[in-house]
Order: sequence, then C-alpha cells, then structure tokens
Amino acid sequence: MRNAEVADVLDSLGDVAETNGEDRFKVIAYHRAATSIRNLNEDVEALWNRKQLEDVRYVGAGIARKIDEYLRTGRLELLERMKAKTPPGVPKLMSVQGIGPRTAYRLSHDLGISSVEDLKSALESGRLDPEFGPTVREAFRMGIEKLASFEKRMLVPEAEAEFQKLASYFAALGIEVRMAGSLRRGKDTVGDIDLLSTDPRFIDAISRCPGVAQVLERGPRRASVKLENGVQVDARAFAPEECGAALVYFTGSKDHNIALRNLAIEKGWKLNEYGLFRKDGERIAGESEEGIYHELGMQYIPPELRENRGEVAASLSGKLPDLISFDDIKGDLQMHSTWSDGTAEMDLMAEAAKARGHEYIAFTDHSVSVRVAHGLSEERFRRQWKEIDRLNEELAPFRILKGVEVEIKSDGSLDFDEGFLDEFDIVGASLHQSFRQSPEKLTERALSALAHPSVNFLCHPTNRLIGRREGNPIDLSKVIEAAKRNGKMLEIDGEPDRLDLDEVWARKAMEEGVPVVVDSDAHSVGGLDNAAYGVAIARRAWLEAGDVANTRELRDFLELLG
Ligand code: DGT
Ligand code: CA
Ligand code: CA
Ligand code: ZN
Repeated sequence: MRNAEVADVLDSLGDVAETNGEDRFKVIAYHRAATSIRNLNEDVEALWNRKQLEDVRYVGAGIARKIDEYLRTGRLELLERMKAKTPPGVPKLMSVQGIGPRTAYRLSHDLGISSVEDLKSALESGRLDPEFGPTVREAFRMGIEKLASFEKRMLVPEAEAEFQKLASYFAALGIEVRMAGSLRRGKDTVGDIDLLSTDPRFIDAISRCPGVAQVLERGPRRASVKLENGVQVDARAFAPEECGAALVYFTGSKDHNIALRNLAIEKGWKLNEYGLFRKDGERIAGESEEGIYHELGMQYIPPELRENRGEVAASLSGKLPDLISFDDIKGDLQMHSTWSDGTAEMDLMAEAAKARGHEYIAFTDHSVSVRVAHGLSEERFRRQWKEIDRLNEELAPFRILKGVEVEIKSDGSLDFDEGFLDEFDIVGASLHQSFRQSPEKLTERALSALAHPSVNFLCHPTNRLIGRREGNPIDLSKVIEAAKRNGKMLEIDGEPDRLDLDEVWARKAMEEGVPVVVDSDAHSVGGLDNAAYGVAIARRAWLEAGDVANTRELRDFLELLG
C-alpha cells in the first residue's frame, strides 16, 4: 500500500503552497485530499489502475492528475518547483512555537528575516514594531526563549515519562513500539526519543499523536515530530525481518554501529538498518539483534555497553562483563529523612525501601554545618538513633544503619570528631561547601576525607548538577588512588541530575579495584527509585554485581565496613 506515501506528498504540497502564499482554499484542498487518502481502506494504487481516483472523497480532477503524475514518475513537478521557491529560513522560523507557514513566509519573503537569530535581533531593534502588535511580538519572544531551552538535553526520568506516554498511546491502538537511541542505552542525558515499530500504521499514527505540535519530517517509513513541550521524537517503521537490524542501528551509539559495520565489511558482508547481507544481497540476519551479533561471531552486547569503548573486542573474545542488575542491589546507603532535608518520616522510608526488596538501608542525614539542609547536631543524631533502634526492632530482619552524610569543611576536616563519627554504622563524606576553591585545594579536601579513619565512602564525588552546575574540578584519578590506598568506597549517586560518579570514572574505579556503592540519595519515598538510574550508570561503567558493595548480604556488607 502506498496510501501513506501519496498522502505525505499531498501534505507536503499543502505545506509549501502555504509558505509560498498560495490561495488558502488550494492549501486546504491538498490537506483534505491527503487525509482522505491516508484513511482509505483500499489501495490508492489499485484505484489509480482502475482510473477511479476521482471517486475518492476530496480528490478532484486536478489532484487526481497530480497523484497520477506521482505514481507514474515517482515525483511531482509542482512540488519540486514550489520547494525551490520557498524562501530561505522558512522551515527554521516555523520551529518557533506560534509561527505558522504564513507568518514564516511573511517574515522571510517580505521582511528578509531568514533565521531565528535574525528574528531575535529584529525584535530587539524594534524593526518589527510597525509590522506586528505587541502581543504577537511577545509571543515571538516567548517562542524563541522556549526554543532555546528545548535544545537542552533531557534528564532520564523526563525522557522515560515521554516514552511511557507515547507507548501507552500506541498500545491503545494496538501498535507495538520499541525504544531505541540513548534512552535505551541508559545514557545520563537524552537528546531525543527514538521509536521503532513493525506496524504499518505506525508512521501515520505518530503524526496524529496527541501532543504533537509539529511534524518536522515525514516520509513513508519515517517521521520526526516535535511535541508541544519541545521534545523531539524520531519514528521509524520496519518490516519484521528487518526489526533486529533496525534496533541495533537506531539504538546506536553511532560509534558502535561503525565498529559493527567494519566487522561486517571485513567478512565481505554489508550491515545496515535493514539487515546483515552477503555481497550478492542475500540476507544473513536482521530479524533479531541476537542474530546479528551471533552471525558476526559475537556475544550479544547489552545496549548500555554500545559505545565503542572496548565492547566489540570483548564480545568477539567472549569476555563481556556479566553486568549488575537492579535485583542485585540489597541495600541503599544514602537517603535523607525529615530529620534533615528529606520529606518523609523514617518509618515511611524504611517500609518503602523494604517493599522495593532492600534488606538494609542507611539514613545519611546531613551533618551540622549544612544549615540549608537542616544538618543535625550530635545531640539530634543521638535522638534519631533512638528512633532507629525502635524501628529496627519492629522491622527485623530488615536493618536500618545509622549513617551520616558528613560535610568535608573548607579546610578538609570533617564536621564531627572521630570519636563521635565512629559511633555511626556508616559514614559518607560530602563536599558541598566552598566549591569555588582551586582544583588542587578541592582535591586535597577529598583526599583528606578519604584518609580519615571513620569515613567509609565519598558521596557524589564531583557534586555536579546536570544542566545546572559543572562538577567540581577535582582530580578523580587521585581520588580513586586514595580510595584504593585507604580501602574506601566511592559512590554512584542515583539522583537523575547527579549520576555522580559518571560511567567513565566509575569504570576506572572498578578497574583499580575500588568498590562502588550505588545509592538513591532519596529525599522522598519516590526518590528511592533513583537507585535504578544509578544501576544504569553502573552498567554503562561495565560493573558486575561483585564490583558494587551494596549487592552484598547485610552480614558481608558490615564485614566490608570493618
Ligand atoms: P541523543 O538523542 O543525542 O541522546 O543520542 P542518540 O544516540 O539517541 O542519537 P540519535 O537520536 O541522533 O540517533 C539514534 C541512533 O541512530 C544513534 O545512536 C545511532 C544511529 N545513527 C544516527 N545517525 C547515524 C549515522 O550517521 N551513522 C550511523 N552509523 N548511525 C547513526
Ligand atoms: Ca535519540
Ligand atoms: Ca534521534
Ligand atoms: Zn549530598
């Protein structure tokens, strides 16, 4: 069936006609005919063969002639001609929310504005004041501002939520979709969402999905749309026998794809998004990802490892790591309660952690000098411990450890003296304050905390906040070295805007034999789920369960703490 393809051509014709300032009724007529062909139950090509195109609703003699031309020649002269005439910059201007084809045409053709930057400076200089009223100008300004903020990458939970919304929309239509791209690879930030399906209705359905603000690109087997919230979604449709090859290709990363393609070339084969083929075009694999890797002589590579960081060689020699999974996690060692800056009482947090399958947790409320987070004094901690003792009796064998996220002060000393720190079950050290010191000084502070006998691990080592604050410029090689020397652990903080250590440094820690702890850093019951984001980073860092300290049973873990 080529219905969607023909409908796409007519829609494009409507769009360029509009941007070229064509008659409004013509524009509407093209789009109407497109929709009606898209929804046909019959094959448009069959109707064309029987010369019955004009029986289709909204298809008159003029449009029937255009369809005929397209089906005969594969192109439409008028469309090509009008595309060539479209003033430059129109598509870019249309990416600004509130600017449709007509306004874009007027801005570009009449006012010589051919980019978003042009529009911005025209607004600033007052050049548009005689042309548009204040409300419209304000809408342009807001649109530009929004566009700029849209270009930022998403945090994982946002991308996941978008994916879930889309997946349930398609599920309601009975269309099965698969996630690809960086979201499937578990990357710490996501640029856009990539979806695949083998359902022939897929491309049509995404263009009509609620929340779609703009169809950026559309062809018979692909569409890119922008949602009202600025998120871009790339959709591709494939035949079932291509599905595995398409998944490999669109899961990426690009570098991984290139490495695989070179392997295929070495064997005299060809690998692309449609399959793995012999020179003569015969299909070797393509239906499943496993099949592709298998035929290339490789172990299946989990998406998180597909970054061309050694996974191809490791898989060829059967030496891929047996990656940690969320179920391996037995305890969560950083979380906050209402005693400091958490929003939930300890009993609620503990129950929720238990319900998530944890065998033990540690409350690591902040220490006294972190005033913004209501850091606790020694006396307040002692009161908290009484409550922890009571809860432990109630919840046994589940165990709550008495912990602290102790502040590393600007001179490298800790908030409490050693005597008191030793009374905690577990001590994480953090560097939140005075982070404008020199890199040397910051590194020194981290090193002195790691040399402190009471400290068990360094929390979120760089203290980065993704999209808001770069991490501290500390020397992480030295930090890892110090952790190794002193027998300390380093944290992967699972908060989606931290994910700190990142995958590169977590891997380095593992290679040096430094145990990692993967924590939620929850400040609420829902925050406990953050541990899963931490696990994704651990997987991207090639960590196995044995590399992560809190996969141990409580007894073994306590032994590790010493
Ligand atoms: P993102 O969206 O920036 O977080 O990162 P990705 O990895 O999702 O990248 P995206 O959405 O541009 O493309 C999805 C995948 O498609 C990408 O991971 C690999 C594949 N891909 C895209 N462009 C190319 C290309 O030029 N060559 C190859 N080999 N693969 C590509
Ligand atoms: Ca993507
Ligand atoms: Ca994409
Ligand atoms: Zn912290």
